[in-house]
Amino acid sequence: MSAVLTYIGLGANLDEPVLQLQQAVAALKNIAATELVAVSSLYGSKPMGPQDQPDYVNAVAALRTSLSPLQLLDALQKIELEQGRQRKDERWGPRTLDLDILLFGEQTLNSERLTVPHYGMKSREFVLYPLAEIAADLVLPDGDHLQALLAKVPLNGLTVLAPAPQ
Ligand code: PH2
Ligand code: MG
Ligand code: MG
Repeated sequence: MSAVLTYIGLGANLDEPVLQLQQAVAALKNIAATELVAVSSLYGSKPMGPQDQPDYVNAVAALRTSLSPLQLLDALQKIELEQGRQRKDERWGPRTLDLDILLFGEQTLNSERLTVPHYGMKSREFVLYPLAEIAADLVLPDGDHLQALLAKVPLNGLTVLAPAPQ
């Protein structure tokens, strides 16, 4: 048994982002050798980076997987592409869905395709608060406690928009 608990950050800000995330959660359930363990509520968040774009919807999911990190990345990128293709004809936006591997067990990985833990996760309210909803006692591979990180990162307008997708 080499299944690993991994946390995925979900984000969308184009073309019905709540639906994008609900659909993404359904797709996560279908990844081979992988079980969906938990999903946070869906949060509305102010855009990080350029401000001339719509607010985001963000969430975090926990998966237990027997895939390797790169196999999981392949599966997530396939879901991103599939949802992008479905919606592309209707909208101009290039990014209707973002699925980021935040944590992969205790592993630390640095390759061209994948850096884990996710480089920005410790400072992003739209990652930390949803993560805390499903893993309140989490300790990161570097020893940082999630609760200590939360105390340093303000909500910045983060709100609960919708319950966790079923
Ligand atoms: N993702 C980005 C850029 N900015 N802002 C929020 N609030 N949430 C995101 O997921 C996000 C962002 C590119 O991946
Ligand atoms: Mg991202
Ligand atoms: Mg990404």
